[in-house]
Amino acid sequence: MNDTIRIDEAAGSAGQAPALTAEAFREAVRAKLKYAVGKDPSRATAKDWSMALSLAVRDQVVERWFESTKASHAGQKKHVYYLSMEFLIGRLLNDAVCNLGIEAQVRTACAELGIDYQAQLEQESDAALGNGGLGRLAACFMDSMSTLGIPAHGYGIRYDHGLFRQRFHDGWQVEEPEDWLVSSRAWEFERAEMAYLVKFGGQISFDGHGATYWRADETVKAVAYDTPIAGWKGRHVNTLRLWASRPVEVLDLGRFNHGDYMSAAEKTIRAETISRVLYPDDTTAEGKELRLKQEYFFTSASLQDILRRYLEDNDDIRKLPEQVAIQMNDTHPAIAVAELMRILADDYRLTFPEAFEITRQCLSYTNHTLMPEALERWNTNLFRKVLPRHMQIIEWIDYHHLAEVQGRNLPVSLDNIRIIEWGSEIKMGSLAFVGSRRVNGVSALHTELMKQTVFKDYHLLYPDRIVNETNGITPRRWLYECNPGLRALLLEAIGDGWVDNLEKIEDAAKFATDASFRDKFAAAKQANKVRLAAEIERRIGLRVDPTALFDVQIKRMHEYKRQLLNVLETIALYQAIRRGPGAEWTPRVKIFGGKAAPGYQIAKRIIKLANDVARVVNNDPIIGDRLKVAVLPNYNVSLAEVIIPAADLSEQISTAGMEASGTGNMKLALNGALTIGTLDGANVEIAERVGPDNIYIFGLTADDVAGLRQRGYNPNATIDSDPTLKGAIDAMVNGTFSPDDHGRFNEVADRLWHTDWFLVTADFQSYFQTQRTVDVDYRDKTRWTERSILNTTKVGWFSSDRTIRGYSKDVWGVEPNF
Ligand code: Z2T
Repeated sequence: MNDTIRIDEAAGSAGQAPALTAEAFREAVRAKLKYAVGKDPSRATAKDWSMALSLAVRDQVVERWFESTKASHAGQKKHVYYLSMEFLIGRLLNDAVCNLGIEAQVRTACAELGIDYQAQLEQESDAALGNGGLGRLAACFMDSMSTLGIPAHGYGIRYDHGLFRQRFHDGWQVEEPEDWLVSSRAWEFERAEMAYLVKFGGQISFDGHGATYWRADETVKAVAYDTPIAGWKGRHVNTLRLWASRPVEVLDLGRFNHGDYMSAAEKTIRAETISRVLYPDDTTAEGKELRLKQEYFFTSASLQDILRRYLEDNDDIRKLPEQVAIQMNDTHPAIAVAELMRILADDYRLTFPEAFEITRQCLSYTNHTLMPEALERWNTNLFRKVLPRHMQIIEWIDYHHLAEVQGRNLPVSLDNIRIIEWGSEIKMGSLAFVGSRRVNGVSALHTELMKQTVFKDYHLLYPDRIVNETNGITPRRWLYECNPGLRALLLEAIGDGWVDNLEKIEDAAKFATDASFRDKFAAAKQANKVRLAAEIERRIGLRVDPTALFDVQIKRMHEYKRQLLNVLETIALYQAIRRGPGAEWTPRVKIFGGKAAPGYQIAKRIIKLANDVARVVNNDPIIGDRLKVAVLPNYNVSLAEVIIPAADLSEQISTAGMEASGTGNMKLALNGALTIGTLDGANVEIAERVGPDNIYIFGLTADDVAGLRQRGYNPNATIDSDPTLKGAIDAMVNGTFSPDDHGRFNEVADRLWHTDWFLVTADFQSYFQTQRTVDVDYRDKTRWTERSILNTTKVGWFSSDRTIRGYSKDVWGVEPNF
């Protein structure tokens, strides 16, 4: 019966479903409020309405979800599984409404019910189950896989608490627990019956006849929570399946009956701790036992689920690679290499060589950073304690891999390709590489550096394994939804083909010289800036001039991203304005947003510095509107959706060679901001597409950086020879910004004087000069708008749809349906 349904037919029939009317939808919301929320309209709070609204929209998604699930079973096509520790999806209501194309009906229904649609959207809390770029990329990929009609599941962890909320106390970052589940449960379905056991620790024994037993000393249950992810026009809906950790037994009745109430609950707490909280580290590895358990927990549950689904329609486990492509988002799920082998060998009784071959054909690995402190390593004693069987399997892989290589007589050093180093540390990048069919980097430059540095010897051994898949962003969330003004203008000018084929946006490039289009484009930007100005005032009480240049740096706080370079330039500009307030200044608002990992002391001090500089600059009557500094707390996806459409200038100023790709750079350019940046990550590819006149590139290249570091950089001479730079650093330590504590930034300044590993001082002059060119250029509004339009229209290639087509072809071997 089902086997007669083809995917495109199923999609077609979903498309033919009777269109939703505003009246029908209004009544659906009323019914949800009454029967699902249990409230009378006269008593309903804003949260109740928002829940009712979300549930009514969710029904619309579910209609298409079942069609997609049936079609992908019937289609017998290869299925993609995206394993990621993080999914930074943000809010879902408007995303679902826009993707389903029911915005008009929903808005009408809301108006008739007397509720404000925009206010409803803001009731939803962000699903902040990620740190930054890596987690947001996974979310964009989910959107694109649905849009392209690729049967796929995302697999991750349903953290009770996502990334901490950031507050500023006296300018210092304070972390507060995040509690998204209180208000955004509308989108998920608990699948209590979809549960798998996951084991930890204990002993391994062999029966002498080939069978292996793993007697664990702890077992927990992974329970599935499903969220449907609708693609453009609701053509296809995939599932994001997140695992929550639960005890196998709800209660230790024995202890309870002995009156030992607390310890009766102990196992529950122990089990539930695994999915309690997201580790807040972006690009640093935290060799902690709980983190290892999290990684294994979700990887094991996901693989069990993948095999269960495969065996529903297939009987030969050896043909798994024909139906299954599993992507490891960084090394966090790299234990999949050993876990899939374990299942195939211990449960299905394949030999290790057979199991390894199948594993290697199913798995692929994406690397997101080359920074040594971010490359995961596990202490072998800890690892053996938590995963004794996996330790044996990894030892087998390491031994056999080295033995094979020794026979090949290539100029590689065995020490560089060992998975287990010095017998004491497991290098997860090496395990992932050896166990993968394809390994990819996330921008052209990053992939090249992978081949030259971290994976040099592996690349010699397996020259076809490393491929590049430059990151991308979904144009639905990052233009269509967050920038309604620009959306309307584009729809009017070139239709809606760009929404799921973003390269078509280039059709609007010809309007860059059309005065009427330019005016409308500038007006849309201006309206977005007014909206952001209001948000800045609401959040931090600072009034900014919405006609000033909005200069934006939004990303995690990290030394390599060099917010410090931006702050030093702010100080230098402040000093210059004070020296000559009568000169012709281009009014500028510096906008910062970003969280620091709680244990990252220097990054937190740089936040304090930015806040101290902001306080002094913003209150200096000589400065007025010539310069304002807005440091916005709790930067997250929802705030990004307000900042990005309002930006004029996008700061992408990392030390060259250190930012694997960046994706904020793409979002900002797509929304018409001009980039000031180094030739790092995807900036290189953005520059190629927008052309040198429409981007501000400055500073050292990745080659320069490597050379300078090799020769040994001495910041002293640079600082001494540049009075602007020296003046800024001196102000940092003489109490100008910290009158209450002159020594507060001594350590920050000392690092600049003595090592300056991230070469802030080396790039300062070039950066400062480039900013002055920006000042002059921004005064020519017509020309600036023209270049802004060229940014929007020339970056269509950075759609995550294009990225996913690349993975489909080069990595997974699947064919998109749309
Ligand atoms: C992360 O967001 C990124 C890399 C990581 O390495 C970890 C995290 Cl949480 C382990 C970022 C990169 O820094 C950024 O350049 C890139 O654009 C993003 O991943 C997506 O690839």
